[in-house]
Amino acid sequence: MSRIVIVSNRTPGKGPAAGGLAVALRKVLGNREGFWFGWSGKLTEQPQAEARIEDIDGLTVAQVDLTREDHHAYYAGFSNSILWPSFHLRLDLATIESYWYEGYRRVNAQFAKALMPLLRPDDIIWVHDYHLIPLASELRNLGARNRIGFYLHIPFPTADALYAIPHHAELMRDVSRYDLVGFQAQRDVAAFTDFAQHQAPSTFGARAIEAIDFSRTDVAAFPIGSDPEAFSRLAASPAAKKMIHRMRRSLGDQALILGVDRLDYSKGLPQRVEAYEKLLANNPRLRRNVHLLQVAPPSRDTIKEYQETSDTLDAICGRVMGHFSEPDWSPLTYVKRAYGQPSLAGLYRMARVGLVTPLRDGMNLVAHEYVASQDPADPGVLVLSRFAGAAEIFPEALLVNPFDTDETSEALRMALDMPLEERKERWQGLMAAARTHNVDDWALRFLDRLAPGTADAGSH
Ligand code: ADQ
Repeated sequence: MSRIVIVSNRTPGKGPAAGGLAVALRKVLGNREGFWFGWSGKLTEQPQAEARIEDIDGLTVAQVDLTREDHHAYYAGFSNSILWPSFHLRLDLATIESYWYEGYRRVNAQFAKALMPLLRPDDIIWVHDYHLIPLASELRNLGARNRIGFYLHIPFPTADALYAIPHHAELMRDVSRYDLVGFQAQRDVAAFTDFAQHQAPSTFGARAIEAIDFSRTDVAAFPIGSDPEAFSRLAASPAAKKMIHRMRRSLGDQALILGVDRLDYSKGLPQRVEAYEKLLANNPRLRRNVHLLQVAPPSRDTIKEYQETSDTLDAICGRVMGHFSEPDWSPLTYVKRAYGQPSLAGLYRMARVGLVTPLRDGMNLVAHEYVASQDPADPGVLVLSRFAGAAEIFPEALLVNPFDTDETSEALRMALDMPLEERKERWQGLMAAARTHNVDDWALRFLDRLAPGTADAGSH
């Protein structure tokens, strides 16, 4: 039976895994032989040629350290200051430094070199995300003939955003060296197919196009999900109840509107608070009866654009508080701290509205977690951006254009006024979709398409 090798930028650390993805992939590796490969999280003086193999909480992990310079160019540079903003259609926030690409390739080559000696010929390799687009090329150049799959957790860009990325032709050639490329949504498959079939000839010219042959690359959407049963259980757990009790004591019977995000410009946080500001301005009856809690811990905060987003959000929250607060009432709470899953599940469950309004998002797992945490007898309402991959599987949400703060504000009003029967009806549809698209099945579907007949051995 073939082994599964998972490759991602960071290997999972010790202790309880934070995200559903790490838990699901651990489960895959718990049922199968294999290991997880990636960066250790450590920075060194000298590039490291060999991986260290360790057992971390029962999981075999092979990891390499990176030099500070390489890590900066590869991670904060090319991955998160060029690829991330471009793939999220924020070319205005991209910064281009040509030496970053060299670092990006160097790290991918280092990963391939360290991984290659660990591979058996029939290992199935699953590479995750935009940090590692060139990995299959680098492995193939070293002679790997394994089945190699790539999963992009973020959206695939439109062709013109792709052209703004330095070395996009090489990157697309790298994509063509995978056996399977998985995207979050049909929208991404369509953008990729459009690029592969129609856009490339006029851009690269006839000769270059002969060089990019996508005919051996299978492409499909594999919408990721959460572990809805686990969230549903957590939301009814003592830890969640404690959080709910604490919140109720402070809020009384005010309706809670909840946002939970990494502090990232793709999440549409300033627009979201502006929509809430309009809600209060246009509906005086709601003042004192509603409260927005936004949880947004800093992320990638060495990057200037992230600091600026944080400053903008501080300013908007301050403005709304200054304008609407009373000595004994405040319209919003903004917390720059992460919470554990039990507390989050409690917050999700007590929130009358889950406000998930990214400007663009691969999937958005907060939407899934919010749905799974609801009380079936009295569920809340999901207000969801049309530009999250989640919009494709959650048509029963109130879908909004997050750039249109009037529309979002009106959706908030509708959500707050929605009768119980309609809330239940919509939630049942949402919960059915969250169950269908759970994270365990997602991993199995991807692996089964990459290596048919091998994925579910021993998994259920
Ligand atoms: P992210 O951009 O990180 O992920 P998302 O899917 O919403 O976005 O969330 C990831 C996880 O982080 C969720 O499980 C959530 O609970 C947790 N989280 C977020 N904010 C938190 C907070 N304040 N406190 C505690 N936990 C918090 C990328 C892509 C997404 C895609 C995922 C998975 O950008 O589009 O859905 O990968 O593929």
